[in-house]
Amino acid sequence: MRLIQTLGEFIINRQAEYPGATGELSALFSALRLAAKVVHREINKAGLVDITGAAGEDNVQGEEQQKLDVYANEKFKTALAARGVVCGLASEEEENFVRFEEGLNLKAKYIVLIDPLDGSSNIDVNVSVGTIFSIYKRISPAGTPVTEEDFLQPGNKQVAAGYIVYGSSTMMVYTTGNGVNGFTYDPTLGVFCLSHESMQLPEDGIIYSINEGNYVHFPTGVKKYIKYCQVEDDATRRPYTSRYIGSLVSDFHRNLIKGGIYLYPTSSRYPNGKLRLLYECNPMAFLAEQAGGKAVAGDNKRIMDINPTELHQRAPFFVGSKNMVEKVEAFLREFPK
Ligand code: P6P
Repeated sequence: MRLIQTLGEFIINRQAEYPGATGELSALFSALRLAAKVVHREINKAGLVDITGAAGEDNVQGEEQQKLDVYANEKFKTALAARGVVCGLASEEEENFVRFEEGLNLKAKYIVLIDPLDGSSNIDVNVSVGTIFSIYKRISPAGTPVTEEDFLQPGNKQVAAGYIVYGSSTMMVYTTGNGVNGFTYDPTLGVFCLSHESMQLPEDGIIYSINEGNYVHFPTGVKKYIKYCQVEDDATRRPYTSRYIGSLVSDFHRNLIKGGIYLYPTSSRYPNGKLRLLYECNPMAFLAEQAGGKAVAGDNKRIMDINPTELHQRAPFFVGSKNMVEKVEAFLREFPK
């Protein structure tokens, strides 16, 4: 029987990698773990309890809030505020960032950005959804209230990032800049167990994930890439397979394991792209790069080098297998309009 290593044990064992680690990041992950278990429980019985369906309000994106969105946001916010290691939070479900000023929080050094339940439109049809998180060190002085500047840091300053995918099993996948590791939740034991150590994104893949319903509005380079994916060519294993779940975490997770590319370009409805830079693109980009992949907003535009100007700003997003992302960049370079 293989020795089970829980997420908690893994973090403690790896703490030695961080000289001067004071255990605050470990405590932060403990809060994420707790909230993930609670959200897992609610999602798994959503069909039974009247908390699916719209909450009757719109979030800052103008998207109808699903009740589980609101529930998940509250659970992660409460759990993160309770440990005294986070001084502020920004969330897709919150118009402004939230200051944590109780007790030790004001002196805490970490801030968290989160999409508490990404892909929530899939909840009512029982398709997997996810939580995405991104962790930075504050830049404003400890002991003072966080400022917007703390949240508007480029992705290359992330301390850690990851996601929880609530699928056929619930998994947490994260990086602290030393590779990517995946943990599968065992609800009978109530623990996340190491199941995917040192995850590597295959350099090539045969899966492309994009909402082709927006095809007519895509930039020419993207249209050319889609047609490239569909052409018969045995030498490059084309035509590729189109797989699009409509849930970034799920599409990303499959491509991380099997190889592939996820694309959300600009379109008429989303002239700057749909995905949010701070709590969707940056954390997924950190994971992709740490697993040997690539993440860009366009040709030679590394996602993690973008200097944010707004909390909820959007960006075009191309992420996944390195060679596939570079092929898209080549088409965008050749057809810049
Ligand atoms: P569309 C979910 O709302 C999300 O942010 C991602 O999880 C997903 O990949 C994308 O939007 C789906 O968007 O326009 O294809 O429905």
